[in-house]
Amino acid sequence: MFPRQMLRTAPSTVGRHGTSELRTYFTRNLSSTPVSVAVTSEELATKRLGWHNLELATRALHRDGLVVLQDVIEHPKLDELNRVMVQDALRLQALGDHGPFNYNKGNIQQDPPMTETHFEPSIFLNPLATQVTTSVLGPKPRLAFMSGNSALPPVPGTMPQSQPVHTDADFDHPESPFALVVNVPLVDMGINNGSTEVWLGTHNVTSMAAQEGKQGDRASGRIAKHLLEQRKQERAPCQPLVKKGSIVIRDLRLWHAGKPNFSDDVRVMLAMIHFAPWYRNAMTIEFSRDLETVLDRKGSELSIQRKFVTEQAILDGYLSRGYGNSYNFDQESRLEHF
Ligand SMILES: O=C(O)CCC(=O)C(=O)O
Ligand SMILES: [Fe+2]
Repeated sequence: MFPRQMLRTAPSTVGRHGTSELRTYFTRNLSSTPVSVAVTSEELATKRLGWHNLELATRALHRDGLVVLQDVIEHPKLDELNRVMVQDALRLQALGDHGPFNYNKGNIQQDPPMTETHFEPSIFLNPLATQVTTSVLGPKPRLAFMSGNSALPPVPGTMPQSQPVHTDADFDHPESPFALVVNVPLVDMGINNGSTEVWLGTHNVTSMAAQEGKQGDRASGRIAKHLLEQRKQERAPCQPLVKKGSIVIRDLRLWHAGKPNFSDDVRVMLAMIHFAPWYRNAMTIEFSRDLETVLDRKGSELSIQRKFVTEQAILDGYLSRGYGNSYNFDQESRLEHF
């Protein structure tokens, strides 16, 4: 048994209702598969979702902690970046024990190069993604993190491994939406090449008490096994099929796991984090100086926490940034007694 507050499910008894009845009431008919918003050609052309699709995306994020915006980025733009990042991934994989892997060597933290040649605004500053994150977080979300997770094909002689189910919010976090991860897979993503396993709805019921491993450990944020067993009965996890060109927006608190890539090709998935304007995260992103104009023009709906350096400094440094715990998603001067 474990204390009730570990997993904030419905109260165990209220009036004449028993536990299971209440639980069924709160989770009834909720699918394990994410809501996928069919963005219309008009919305794509105007770079604005209409009220209907904005409602769908906003409500899905509140209820499920995840939503997919279907096929909103042009494929040739993804292909171009994928070509570069796949080569980089193989260089990082070759670092072995010294590489920037997260939990196991089949999954690495990988930054894209923030130089003018490789900067595509529809990928890194997608206006539809920003419209949705703004709807949930408030005006001018802070863009403070731009990286990626790459699922690597198995090395001969090694067993394909899953990451432990975890949350990326491995610290005492707010109980309201405060950070959304904007994931852009550069290829189709499914069970075969390691589509991320997601546990819909867990962002609303989780807390530090559900986690094992300390912040700063390589394997922090792991969810306790007995809670996974319990949650599975209420709403099972899923590895969704996400078509290339789509964007996945995920609440930072959501339970998830990187899965093995059984294919022959690296699966790169970019990860940008939008923090609520009130959430005082202190990270900055390094950009090449010649991106200043495009960031000002195409990123005007975001508050980009940025630092400009020379293009050469980006090229010299972007593949040596470390793994997940090199980044701090917590906030400064937080409220102590809430
Ligand atoms: O690559 C993935 O699918 C997920 C990776 C992940 O969740 C992590 O490294 O924290
Ligand atoms: Fe993660």
